[in-house]
Amino acid sequence: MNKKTLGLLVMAYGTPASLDQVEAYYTHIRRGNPPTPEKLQELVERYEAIGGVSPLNEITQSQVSELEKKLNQLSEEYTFKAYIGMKHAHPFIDEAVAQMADDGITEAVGIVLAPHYSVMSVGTYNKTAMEAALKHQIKLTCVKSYHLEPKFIDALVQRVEASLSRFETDVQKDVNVLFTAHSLPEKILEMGDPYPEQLRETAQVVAEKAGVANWDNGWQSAGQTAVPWLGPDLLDQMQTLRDTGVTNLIVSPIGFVSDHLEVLYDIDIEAQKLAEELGIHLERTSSLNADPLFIEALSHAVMKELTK
Ligand code: FEC
Repeated sequence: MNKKTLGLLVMAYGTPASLDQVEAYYTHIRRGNPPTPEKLQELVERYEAIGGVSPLNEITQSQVSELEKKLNQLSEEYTFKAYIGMKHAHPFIDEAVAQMADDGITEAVGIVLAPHYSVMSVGTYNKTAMEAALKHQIKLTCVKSYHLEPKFIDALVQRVEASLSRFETDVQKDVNVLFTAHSLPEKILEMGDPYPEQLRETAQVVAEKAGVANWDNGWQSAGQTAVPWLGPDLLDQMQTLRDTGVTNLIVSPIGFVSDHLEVLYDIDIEAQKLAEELGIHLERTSSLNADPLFIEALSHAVMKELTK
């Protein structure tokens, strides 16, 4: 049977390719408002602390090529042709969609490399993609969320279990787990946004399957703006847990799927430093990156979207 070619638009956050691109990247995140020199310097220093560049681009590339490969193995109906569209770096989402149109693609499916839906995160990726698709007359459908995809859950459970095994056997049952995600402005709550609930659901299933009794959700990496952000913040939660006698802690950043600045700096450097000061043994679960289980979860979410 002749397979139909389908565009596969994989959307990701994006990262500056080098330190001299941090200013343009930060300005884009701030919707065109350049950061102050102090804020820019702070961000540059965070990139320097993780080695100068984030591994995010490389990881995104490998996730996308593995996903394209997996879908082409699975599908009897389509040949998938993958395109990467970034939120804050080239190729931007609209550039990727324009490229699809240039390549003669007329139908496509989109997925964001973020499992939990918020109107302020996945919602904005999908909106940008849908607008660009409309402009180029491409029929596009986008996955909204995949926070309970069984293989995604399995991959997270494996990681919590691996982190637990790094504690002495006699304390393992008392280890606390904080399942973190990027904070967002609190105003999403008034909009009935599903983001906090979906994160709660992922955390609950993973905790149950990994046999973790002491767990909670947590928020990290909040922006420094005047509006209130979802809390409590990871660093405050660590302080509170220590005050109640907790000294063994796993941080599992379930809202992220790759190693990048918010994991390598905010958890591995900033939270680890606080853990040391507080006398807490802190382990961070490894990121999903291109784990075949995660790629299977993504491919299942895409196939499901196509049979809707
Ligand atoms: O490794 C890297 O270079 C990039 C890491 C990176 C990821 C990421 C994911 C998310 N963000 C989300 C929301 C916001 C909101 C603001 C915001 C700001 C930043 C800044 C940097 C940054 N984010 Fe990001 N985010 C990453 C990096 N993010 C750098 C600017 C400095 C700072 O505030 O720390 C605030 C915007 C504003 O000022 O108005 C909101 C969400 C995610 C997870 C979902 C996704 O991946 O899309 C939500 C990775």
